[in-house]
This record gives sequence, structure tokens and C-alpha cells, in this order.
Amino acid sequence: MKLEQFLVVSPEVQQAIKEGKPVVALESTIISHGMPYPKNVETALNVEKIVRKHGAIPATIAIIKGKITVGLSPEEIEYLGKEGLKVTKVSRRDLPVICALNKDGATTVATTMYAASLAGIKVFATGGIGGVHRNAQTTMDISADLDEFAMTNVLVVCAGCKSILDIGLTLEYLETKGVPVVGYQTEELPAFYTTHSGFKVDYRLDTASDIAKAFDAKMALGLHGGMVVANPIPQEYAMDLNYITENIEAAVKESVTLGITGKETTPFLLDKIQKLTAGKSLEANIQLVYNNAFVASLIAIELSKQG
Ligand code: PSU
Ligand code: MN
Repeated sequence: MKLEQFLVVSPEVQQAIKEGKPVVALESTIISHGMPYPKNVETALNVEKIVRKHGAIPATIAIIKGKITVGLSPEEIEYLGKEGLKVTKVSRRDLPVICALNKDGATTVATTMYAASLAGIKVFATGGIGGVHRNAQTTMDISADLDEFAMTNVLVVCAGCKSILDIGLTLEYLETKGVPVVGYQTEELPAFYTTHSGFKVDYRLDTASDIAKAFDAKMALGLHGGMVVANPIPQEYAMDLNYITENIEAAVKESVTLGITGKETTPFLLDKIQKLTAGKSLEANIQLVYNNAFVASLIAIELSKQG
């Protein structure tokens, strides 16, 4: 077996990579497991528009019939969105079986990073990354996203991580793995729905150009692995800290009561929070993803200039 048999890159994305044009990778678990239909499809298509508007080429990634597909068509995005939870959520450990058996899969941050790097894409925009779950001391539930950051050379723009996770432990883990956490125009790590988390980023960088330079330096130094760029939700869309905290606590409590574990945990919590906040959290989620697509485009453009 050869890699080529499992990897399909759309002609547009292939051409852009060949010519050194800026490309922004986008994930698909957020489409099938992170948001309800049809908002998920609408958001995914808008994210692609935003990337184009700012001068980069979007490459939404998923597994289609066993092929890691980099640069989905609008029809494929619609299909994944409509299928929703029926599509397998594919993180690193799931990839071999899903590919070998020609199945469909939605890619998490970990597998989207991996696919992006196979295709030669350096920048990826998402909503929030996975991390160390609360009570990981006993459950050992640590997202494979974090180890991917240790191994795969892709820069990921996100809005931090949700406080469904233990944010402090997530930062400790990233430090151990040598992954820089950079704040875009912020000293504080954002916590997805809010700009506030109570934790500091490692470095505040204020321009896409400085971020691109730091990532280039990481590569030049032979320091394998990615970089987290934390981009706060725009203030006008940020949620009230007490309100969202209460709802996150309730969602986490319910997941424990129901005995939800493993890969079901994150989608369960995302869905529960959306229901508890009557869709308000969904609107914030959509807006922060748009903002991340914008900043990722700026960084991709800077990286393409530096060659
Ligand atoms: N966090 C979010 N929204 C998401 C996810 C995480 O706020 O959609 C998704 C991402 O695809 C991420 C995955 O990579 O969940 C992490 O899942 P797990 O914790 O099972 O590794
Ligand atoms: Mn997990």
C-alpha cells in the first residue's frame, strides 16, 4: 500500500501549494459533531468564503470513502453536515481502519493537522482544540490533539479551548511537549466563548508577520511539531463569563452522571451546552470560527511571502 492511494488533494489546492500560494486547512469534526444541521454547513461554507475574501485558498479536510480528502467540494461539505453524528469522528488512532475499509470520517484537529502536513499545508483554522479533560488524573482522557501538536508541523489558529477542559493542565501538557502557545494580540489565553480564562499565553504576538516568523524559526531550528495561536472571540460576540460557566458546569456534571466517556465526551458536552444556552453559544461559536479563519488567512499569507 502507498500513501497516494489514501490521499486526494483537490486540483485547486494542489495548484496553490505548488505555486506557494497561501492555503488554510479547515477541519470537519466541527461540521459533523460540533454544530447542528444546517448551521454547520452554512458555517463551513462561510468560513471558506472568508478565507478566499482575505486572499488565501481554503482546504476543508475529511475522509471520503477511505480517502483523506484535502479540499472538499460544497456537495461533500453538505453531505458531512447532513449525516452529522452518523459520520465517524476520526482522530489519529481511527485513521488506519477508516481508510482501509473505505469509510467516511470527520477529521478532528489531530487528523486535520496530519492530513494538512501530508498535503504540504502549514496553517489551519478551527474553533477550539481538544485538551486535558477535567479529572484526567483518574480518567486519563487527554485529547490526541495535544500529542499531534508535539509531532506535526502545522500552525493552528483557535479561540483557546473550552473550560469543559482543565485549561491549566492543558497548558502544562503543551509545555511538556514543547508546543508554544501564542496569543494573537492578547496576553491572556482565551477560553473559547470568553476572552477570559485566568491563564496567560506563553507569548503575546501582535502581528501575523511576527507569528509567521516565529513558526518559520521553529521549523528552521528543526523543532518538530505545531504551534497554538490563540485568537480571542471578538468582544461583541463574547458571552457572559458567569452565564457560560454555569452552563458548562451543568453539562460536565450531566456527562459524569450519564457515564459519558472517551470520544463521545467532547461532542456530548458541545451539544449539551448549545441546548442549555438555547443556541446562544452556537452563535458565539460561529463568530469565533469566522474570526479564526480571518487571522489564519493573514498568517498563511505572511508564511507564503517568506517562502
Ligand atoms: N472543541 C470544540 N469544538 C469542537 C471540538 C473540540 O470546541 O468541534 C472537536 C475538534 O475536532 C477537536 C475534537 O479536535 O473535538 C477533540 O475531540 P477529543 O477531545 O475526543 O480528542
Ligand atoms: Mn478523549
